[in-house]
Amino acid sequence: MFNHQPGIIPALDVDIEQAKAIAESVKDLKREIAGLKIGSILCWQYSLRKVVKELKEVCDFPLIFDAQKAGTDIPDMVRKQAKVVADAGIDAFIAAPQGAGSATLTAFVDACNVHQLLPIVVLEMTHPESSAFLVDDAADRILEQSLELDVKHFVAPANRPERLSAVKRIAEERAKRIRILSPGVGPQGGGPDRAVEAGADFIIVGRALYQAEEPEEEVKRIYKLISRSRSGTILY
Ligand code: BMP
Repeated sequence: MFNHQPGIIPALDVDIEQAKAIAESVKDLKREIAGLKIGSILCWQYSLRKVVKELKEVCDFPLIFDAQKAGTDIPDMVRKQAKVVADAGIDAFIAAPQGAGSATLTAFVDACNVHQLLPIVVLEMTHPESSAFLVDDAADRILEQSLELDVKHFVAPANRPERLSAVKRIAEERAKRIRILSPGVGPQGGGPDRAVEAGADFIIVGRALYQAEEPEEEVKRIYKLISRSRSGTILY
């Protein structure tokens, strides 16, 4: 689904007019932009269907739905959510199964496969104390199970580059090729170039982009940084 890497994924945590304006301004940056991330702020206000429809009128990037956070309920609900998300026209769906356990993770991946959604799994989050209620090896356990389920796309923190390298290493040890989507740059402290050097394939950028005077220029600036970082490292 994502043709080039490294790439940038704008997180559209804004209103629909601003989301469309950003999509419009970056729609020709096919090399730089890997997809657009739609979240709760848009879909709670306008409905997922409407947001997808309006963005698809502006651009043809893959649309990733991050319910901030889905995949946290009983398996049966997660299956229903995947159908609703697919019916709305979404291409890839992010789950954060940290609080829900392995049956929910399995149901999420299975339902995504049934509905032709690309499953993306959050391994660990970017903010301080994000793991306070979790067992120490939660991220590794989620990774192990996801690899068994043949998940290939993960969310892991750009502001903890050592974790990105560790995740890539574990996958490589199991002969699995994975791609990492990394939030946590800009206001959350991570550097996009450092994250890509450490193993990120796509950088998720919210505020640094939508608060910029010219989002398109900001995309180009970040892309210049990350494409330089990637040279010399393995491309999948
Ligand atoms: P910002 O670049 O403004 O910090 O936004 C980051 C985006 O990535 C938000 O949409 C947020 O929900 C998401 N995100 C995150 O910040 N940390 C995570 O661990 C997982 C996320 O999906």
